[in-house]
Amino acid sequence: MPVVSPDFSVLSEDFAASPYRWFAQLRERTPVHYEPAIDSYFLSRHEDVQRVLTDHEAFTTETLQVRAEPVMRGPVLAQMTGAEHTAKRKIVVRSFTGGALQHQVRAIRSNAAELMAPFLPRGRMDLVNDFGRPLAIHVTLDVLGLDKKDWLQVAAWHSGVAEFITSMTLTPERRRHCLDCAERLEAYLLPVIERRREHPGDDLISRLCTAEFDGIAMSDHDVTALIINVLAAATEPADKTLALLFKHLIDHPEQLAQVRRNPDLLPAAIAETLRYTPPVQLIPRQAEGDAVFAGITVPAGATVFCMIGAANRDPEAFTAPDTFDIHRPDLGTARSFTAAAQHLAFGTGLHQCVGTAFARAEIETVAAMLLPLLDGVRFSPGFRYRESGLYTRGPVALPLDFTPVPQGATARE
Ligand code: 2IO
Repeated sequence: MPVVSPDFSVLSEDFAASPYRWFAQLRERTPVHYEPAIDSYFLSRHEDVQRVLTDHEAFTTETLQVRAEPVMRGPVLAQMTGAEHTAKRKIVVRSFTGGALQHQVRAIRSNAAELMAPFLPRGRMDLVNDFGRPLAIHVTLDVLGLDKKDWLQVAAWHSGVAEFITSMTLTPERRRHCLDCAERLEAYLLPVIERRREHPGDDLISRLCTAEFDGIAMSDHDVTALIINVLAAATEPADKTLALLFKHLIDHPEQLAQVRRNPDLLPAAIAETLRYTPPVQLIPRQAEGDAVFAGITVPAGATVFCMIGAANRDPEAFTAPDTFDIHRPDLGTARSFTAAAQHLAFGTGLHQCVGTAFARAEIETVAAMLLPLLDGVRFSPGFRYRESGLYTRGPVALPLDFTPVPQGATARE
């Protein structure tokens, strides 16, 4: 076990290489870890993280003005409060639940079938780079009703936007690059928004353009920001979650066999993956006034980062937290994708992820398709597992070998 010394930094290479090795000490010894280089406080206890995310008066989302708004080109949902937040959140939630979700699941299936097809006869596929990343973008473009022929371009702009949001330190050059991506993306979206206002279709952009709740409607600025918000939120964590699910199942063959035999266990396997290795590791907030945690004062105005990975492995919240166990009784799978979730992978409180049901449906649908196809699935020979990312985190690659599937043997959607 490494020791958290006074000069320990979450910005260090040691931490980046393997944050999970440090979480126990952070929770026990420095539950409020101050990081001078970025003047921010890192909270690692489940109880403290939960408090920050649910006490909306004491901890605001104002920090998103600098972390997100420059690349979102306007305010995102999480920045809003009161009646405006309630109304606009309803518009977005409606697009990710019920009938709209059913429709999206069909699109997820056909995108997945198309993107996995070339790799099946080869018996080898990198679940992150060959499949997960392209899939995440394709699915998001379908949800938004954007042209999939532009997917590589949109993916490149998305990378710049995501880099801006998830970087702890950005050089002026990288900052310029990220802002440039966002400006180009905005310029690409504005004419689309204009057309959808005149000729609305069945897609999320059209809904955003036309929906109204209690007399509150979306401006072009709102729509742009929400499109970029959805683009980032639906794309960035998706390939990571899928790859992490397969990584953990392959590492635990008996649980993989159980899920194969009984796909009804998939929601539990996904929820446990989200607890054990949440793809979004940090959620920022701003302290409205002085706040005390474990006897340590966080001053008014300070930026506070909730460490979701650390909170999800707090022994005060979960028994044997460092064990991956899809049967753990304290996960409460039924509520794992609701506001009552005990794991904090979707955040909690008023701003809890609006895409929760969508995320579950996406990963569940794709995993249910892959599992019967990837017979004898294992890591490719010579593969060394590596994760990257401090804010969002996932496998750099996940090359898998499996029994080749003869061409045409899979049911196409
Ligand atoms: C810009 C990290 C991609 C969200 C933010 C306000 C986005 C917001 C999140 C997640 C994932 C991102 N925050 N989804 O943490 O919408």
